[in-house]
Amino acid sequence: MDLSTVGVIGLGYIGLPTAAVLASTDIKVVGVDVDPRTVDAVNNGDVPFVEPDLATYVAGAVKKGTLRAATTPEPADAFIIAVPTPFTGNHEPDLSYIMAAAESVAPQLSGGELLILESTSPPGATEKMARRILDLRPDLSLDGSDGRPVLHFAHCPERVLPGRVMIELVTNDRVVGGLTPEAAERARKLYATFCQGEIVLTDAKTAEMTKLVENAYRDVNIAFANELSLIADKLEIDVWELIRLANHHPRVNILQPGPGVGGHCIAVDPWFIVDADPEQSRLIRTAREVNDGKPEWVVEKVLDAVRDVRAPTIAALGLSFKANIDDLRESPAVEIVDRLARTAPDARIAVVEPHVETLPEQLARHGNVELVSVDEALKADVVAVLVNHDAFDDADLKGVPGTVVDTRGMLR
Ligand code: SAJ
Repeated sequence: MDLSTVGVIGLGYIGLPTAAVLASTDIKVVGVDVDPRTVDAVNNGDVPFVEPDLATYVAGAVKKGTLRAATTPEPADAFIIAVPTPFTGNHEPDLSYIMAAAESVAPQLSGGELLILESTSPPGATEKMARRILDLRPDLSLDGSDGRPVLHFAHCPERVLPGRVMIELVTNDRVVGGLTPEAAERARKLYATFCQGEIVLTDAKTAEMTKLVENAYRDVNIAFANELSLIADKLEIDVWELIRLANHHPRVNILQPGPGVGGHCIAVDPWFIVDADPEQSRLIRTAREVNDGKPEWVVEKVLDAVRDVRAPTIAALGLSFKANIDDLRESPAVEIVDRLARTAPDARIAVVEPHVETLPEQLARHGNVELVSVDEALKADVVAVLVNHDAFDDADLKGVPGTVVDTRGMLR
């Protein structure tokens, strides 16, 4: 089995790091993206987003000639598809990016290729993708029937943590699910070129579900912490102390409450399980609702604090979806500031986000939101701590004249 050339479809937060790591092992990688700006950036040895060490990998591989980018796929021994799987308005998985990627790869196949779906997917998606490709290429097959050349399909979900992607790509264990055992075995060989963790084989549907379950597990546990934060607030108990004390028990490990759950994974993936079995996913659905309800609760708390102040100044510390990153996608902090700007148009909203230079469009369009320094923000009538960035560690929250609404437990 030859695996000397690999096409990576989708050069986003997972595809580009994967392409760069593969290229560092001397495999020839062609990264494909529909956005010509991404393709140009990579071909110039640049990265279109911030992730520690990624720039070094990309620049090195492009210079060495093992990594190149293009807007359309080219023939290769294996393809890794790492495109987004958002959900629709009804929380149903949207497989259109996966299907578009499959359609773009189909004409490049000649039989014998390995096709790996890495995108987080609902159970059955790898099989659907295979069916679409085989519909377009009836001269190829899954099992070699009628003497037609075989295609090997597998699902291998990524599980890397933003901010630690280049390390976790190499050190995390990988779950590889094949549509056939042979496909799983081939995919194992590809990942073994760079993955030092254990590579565990299963079938495609179980691999798809494994990824969803990991993120739903975390979502449910964060929801428990978020629910506790509401109860503790009502009972006038410090939730951070409560959790710290309960976690002294040897078998209790409660996670941390926050302003809500952000990012493009944990707030999305559990819905794919709910969609697959709505009747029995009661806990998973409720956890999503609890976490999605938290930003609104924070907004109420903030507005309550300035109910009697005319034209108040409201400060928000942090916009990213978690600490020490610049990723504002699906961030509860952005949602909170957006809601505040709309609900209190006479307020001035002073935002501090050390990891960005400009406000996202969603906030810039409001006339009453601006980026300020920490010192400026701490003078506000109410200070909402939305992200626990290290950069806020030295902020004197205890000394502020206004009220502090602390969603991250920094006021201690
Ligand atoms: N959060 C809390 N309290 C906590 C932990 C997290 O409120 O105690 C919030 C964060 O502030 C953030 C959100 O949850 O808004 C998600 O952050 P995270 O650090 O839990 O996870 P992500 O989204 O950065 O990455 C997750 C990881 N999944 C798991 O830990 C099970 C990562 O390993 C996955 O690769 C990634 O999702 C993904 O791509 O699916």
